[in-house]
Amino acid sequence: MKKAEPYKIKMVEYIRQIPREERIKALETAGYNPFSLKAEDVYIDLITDSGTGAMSDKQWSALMLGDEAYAGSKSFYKLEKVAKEITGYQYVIPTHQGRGAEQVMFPNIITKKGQVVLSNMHFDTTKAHVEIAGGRAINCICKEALDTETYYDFKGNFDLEKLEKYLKEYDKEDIAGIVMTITCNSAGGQPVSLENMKAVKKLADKYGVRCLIDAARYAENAYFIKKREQGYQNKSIRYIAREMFDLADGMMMSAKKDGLANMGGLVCIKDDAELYTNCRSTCVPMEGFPTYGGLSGRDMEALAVGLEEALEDSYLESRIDQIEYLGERLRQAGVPIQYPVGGHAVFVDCKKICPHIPYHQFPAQAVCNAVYIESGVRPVEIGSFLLGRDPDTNENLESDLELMRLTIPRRTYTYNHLDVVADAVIEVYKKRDELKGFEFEYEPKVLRHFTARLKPVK
Ligand code: P61
Repeated sequence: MKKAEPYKIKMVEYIRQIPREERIKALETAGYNPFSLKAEDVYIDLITDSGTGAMSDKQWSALMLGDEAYAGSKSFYKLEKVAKEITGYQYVIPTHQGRGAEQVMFPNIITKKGQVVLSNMHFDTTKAHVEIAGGRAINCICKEALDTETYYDFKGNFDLEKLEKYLKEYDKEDIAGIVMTITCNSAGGQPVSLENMKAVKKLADKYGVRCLIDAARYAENAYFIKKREQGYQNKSIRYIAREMFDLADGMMMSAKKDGLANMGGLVCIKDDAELYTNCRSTCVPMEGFPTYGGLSGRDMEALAVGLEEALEDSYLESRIDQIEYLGERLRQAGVPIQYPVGGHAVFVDCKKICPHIPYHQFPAQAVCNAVYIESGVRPVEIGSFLLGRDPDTNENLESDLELMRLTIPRRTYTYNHLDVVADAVIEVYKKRDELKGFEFEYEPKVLRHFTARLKPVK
């Protein structure tokens, strides 16, 4: 028997769909960049699952317990306890969000200019912080991730041969570390198997390199392991999560995802006291005193509860079911997607939809904009627009994948909303040959996709 959501709705927030003519105008004013739209002009907001989910009644009530002491807040100790229990790590530093954790960690592990960080796939803020700290980000994603059509259980896996090639090629002193991004957002929210993580750890040990986890969506990753990896069907999500964390020396987390909080981040370190002391020192000028790290006491309370809730089977089952439902509707209509769907979003393969738009005219951005005009649904581009330019040559980089991400906030939209999204994307798909590319009117130097202005190519 099909199960329904393991929660009911206690409070609602009204949304509205502005008329098509107004959507066309709003997008033009936004420089054809959905990031610059006003949220009130958006009907169903699928730009991100980051901090956009609904908190539970337990989280809302925890807010009232927030201890706003500048130093040594009770709320910090609560959060620390939960984070330690989940990770098994000794040290916990809160940060304001994921990139806060990155700006605390990377300057302390990238100790020499030009050191490389090896990952299955760096998310854009991760890559940005590696580069700001003087390092270079190298991706070692498995080849299955790039074939969107063919089913593979763990498309977030490292290509172990590629990883070892780099570990051999660079001297130990030129490698700052390995980052396992779970799930792998940029490849489509795809999970990494424990078998692959164990192999990565073995290589890390063989070459004497530090291993970190980008844990933004670690609970979703654990759920996929439970469903798909042999030997884990009867293990709890918490058990699997611990097994994953055991394979690393530390983690950075955007707690706006699997922390089920609207704001928050974490740096947790297994047992390296020196790294912890250094990160704690960096935290002070960048994020704040180490017992609040940019968060208010109430944020830490909500996060402590959210971290626990995200590990519940019933929550994860219903979370992933929504993504699968939307993915199936699109697949049945012939829309090419990254298959199977990942944990937080459906990624539509726009290279296949718009082969007539070259990468430097951003095919996935063209599809995102068309979906907004069609319906007021706001997707986000994950492709060459987001990837940016080569730091050496300043050429536009070509992304392996040109994806439109339909990112589902947690516990927020119903299946009816997902039907509206599917109908809009299918409609745009039918008109795909008419879509045109975009070029820059204004291009910022760092993380350009947030504030760039575009115009349609004539
Ligand atoms: C997202 F368009 N992700 O997926 P922060 N690691 C990983 C992430 O997914 C991540 C961060 C670190 C976002 C938000 C976002 O260009 C964009 O809490 C695997 O956002 O600082 C964030 O965590 C950073 C959307 C970020 C973007 C940057 O939607």
